[in-house]
Amino acid sequence: MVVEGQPSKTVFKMDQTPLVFEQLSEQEMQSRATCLWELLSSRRTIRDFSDRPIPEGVLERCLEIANTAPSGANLQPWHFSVIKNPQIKKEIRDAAQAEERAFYQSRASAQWLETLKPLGTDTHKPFLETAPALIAIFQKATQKTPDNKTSQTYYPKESTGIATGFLIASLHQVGLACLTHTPSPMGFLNKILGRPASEKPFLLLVVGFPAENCQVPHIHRRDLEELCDFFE
Ligand code: IYR
Repeated sequence: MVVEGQPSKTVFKMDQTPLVFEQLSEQEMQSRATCLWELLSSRRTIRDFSDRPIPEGVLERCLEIANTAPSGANLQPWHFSVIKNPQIKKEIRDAAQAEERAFYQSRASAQWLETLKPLGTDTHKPFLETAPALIAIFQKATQKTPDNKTSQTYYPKESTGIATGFLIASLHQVGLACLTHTPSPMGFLNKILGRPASEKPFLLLVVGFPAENCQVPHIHRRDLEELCDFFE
C-alpha cells in the first residue's frame, strides 16, 4: 500500500507454499489423541542408566524432530551439543558435581531441599558418565545472518523450551529414556564444549536406556482440572 506523502517501500514477503494438512475424521482424532496420551503419559524421568549404546542415527533423527519446533521469527535459536566421548562426559560430570555440591551445601533453600527429598537426588551424578549420550542444549541470544552479520534472536528461551519438549517426546517415542538435568549454574558447559558466551546453557539432557531394575519415584501427576480452565 502506498501512503500519500510517504515514499513507497517494497516489502519482500517469503514465497508462499500450499499447506499440507491432513483432515482427520472425528473418530481418528479421538483415537490419535488417546494413543498419544497413553504413550506420553508412560514417560518417566530416570536417573539410573545402562551403558548400552544408542543405535546409530536414532538421536540424529530425534534432533531433526526438535528442529521442526516453532521458534521466534523461525530463527531456531538453539544449539545441541551431543556428547558420547567418555573423556568429555567425565569432564562434564566433575564440573556438574562441583556445582551440585555448592547447591546442596549452601545454595539451595531449606524449602527446596525439602521438596527434593522424596526424589532422592544428591550430589553424585554417575549417570553423566554411564549414559551413552549427553545433549547439552543452548539458547542463542544472537546468531549469524546469511551475510555473516550478527543479529538478535526473538524469544530464545521459549523457542528452546518448545524444541526441547519436542526432543523429549520423540526420545520417548523411539524407546529411549532421559533425564532433564539442570546443574546450576551451567556455564562450565560453554567452556568444555567450546560454545560462545552468547549461547546460554538451557538444559543438560542425559539420554539412554534404563539400567536393569531401574526404579523411579512413585509420583502422581495432577489432574487436568487443577491445571486447566476452559472458557466456552
Ligand atoms: N540440580 C540438582 C537439584 C534438583 C533440582 C530439581 I528442580 C530437580 O527436579 C531435581 C534435582 C540435582 O540435579 O541434583
